[in-house]
Amino acid sequence: MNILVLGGDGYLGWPTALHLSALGHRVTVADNLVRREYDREMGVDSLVPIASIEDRVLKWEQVSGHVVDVRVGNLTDATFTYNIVAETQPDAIVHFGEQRSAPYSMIDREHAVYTQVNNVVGTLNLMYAIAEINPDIHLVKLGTMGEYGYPNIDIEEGFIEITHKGRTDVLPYPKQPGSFYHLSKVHDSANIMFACRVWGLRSTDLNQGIVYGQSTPESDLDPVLATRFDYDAVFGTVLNRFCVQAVTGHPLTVYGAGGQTRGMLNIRDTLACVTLAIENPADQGEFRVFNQFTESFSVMQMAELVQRVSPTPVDIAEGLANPRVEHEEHYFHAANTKLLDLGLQPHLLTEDVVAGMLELVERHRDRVDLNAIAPTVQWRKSASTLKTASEVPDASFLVV
Ligand code: NAD
Ligand code: USQ
Repeated sequence: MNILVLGGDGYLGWPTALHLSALGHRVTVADNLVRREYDREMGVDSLVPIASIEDRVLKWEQVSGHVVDVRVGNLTDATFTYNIVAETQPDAIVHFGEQRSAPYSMIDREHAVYTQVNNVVGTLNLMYAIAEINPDIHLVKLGTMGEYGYPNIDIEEGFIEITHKGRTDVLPYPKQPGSFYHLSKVHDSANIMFACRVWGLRSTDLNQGIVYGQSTPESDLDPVLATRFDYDAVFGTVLNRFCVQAVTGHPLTVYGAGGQTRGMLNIRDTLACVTLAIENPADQGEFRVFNQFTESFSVMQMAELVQRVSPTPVDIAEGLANPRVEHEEHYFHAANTKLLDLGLQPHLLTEDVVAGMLELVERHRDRVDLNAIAPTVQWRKSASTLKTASEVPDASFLVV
């Protein structure tokens, strides 16, 4: 198939592009490289060094013999978005190309507005490009489990049957997102569902849980092919952060009571899920939702797992105030059978997997900046002052 990977320079987009290319698909990646700008803005860097997009694709061609085409541009620029869809004529588009950090979206007004405009407008431009150029293209869109929030009932895959005053209907599952980032995903989902209904587009919304790990079969072939690994308080996700903290002797930063329970998945399963979605496309006019996670853990369970596996002693921080506004003890039971029914074989979070992550961190421990660990963004305030943010030489991408 001919596949366009949007956000193909990012943590998940790059290894997914390699994986699809290795499977023999013709792959083009598009990205405005803004993720590298956020690093400069926050004064942080990926734990694992990452090569430029030009060096990445050159190395991939040398290693695999496959060519991955690259287009650098911004999805909020409608001309760019229309041109890449028209020129590459894809069968499927995988859309990873959004600002994906909840803390980043909660820094202040500027970052909230940037996040929502970047994500919602980019996706709107893409929907219009598909509708006007080729409505047969299958849009595989990365959403998030956090769209649902944490209700005191089971979470279904996108829709729920409700009986109200004697009448029954199947309706979109209620959404209670926990950040302006998560809200942007809710807005995207509503927009795409509407486009499927009125224009007959076909789309799969992958409500993904939190991804951990950095190793994939293709990105492991050469250090130039490595994907990023974030551990800082704004972009680092919880398990990746705990592994860096364990190796560097920092107490594990469990926020609040630690009973926050989340759907989790190995980065290898992201690649597998996206591939399954592409190879089993939605029908014309169908908006389908898959919950993309393989296991669930509370934050405290993850901290205790890392503590158990670490070869060196690890403390868990006690009584760390939660910078977020979220339930710290709650019910969590979410359906995730649709991808399993398509054949997903999960890579589970075993002690060996955690040991592998700790080894990865150990190899790069000289790159860890301990100043990047403590949480800096406070949900309760409408503006948090970040030490690094004031030092930004040029964050013009934020102006919308
Ligand atoms: P990432 O920030 O590493 O990658 C996103 C990429 O999109 C970056 O390379 C960035 O430069 C690019 N991008 C952003 N805005 C763009 C724009 N306007 N035009 C062109 N390119 C743009 O993020 P990731 O962790 O790889 O996440 C990818 C997707 O998966 C996101 O949509 C995210 O919301 C979703 N997701 C991620 C996780 C996770 O744990 N990482 C979990 C659930 C869902
Ligand atoms: N947490 C801690 N300590 C830390 C970091 C996080 O206790 O040092 C807690 C948070 O309070 C939260 C949970 O761990 O309860 C998860 O936080 P996270 O930063 O790992 O994940 P989150 O902000 O939810 O965002 C990540 C990705 C996002 C994706 C989402 C999937 O950055 O792109 O959409 O996971 S989900 O959580 O299922 O919505």
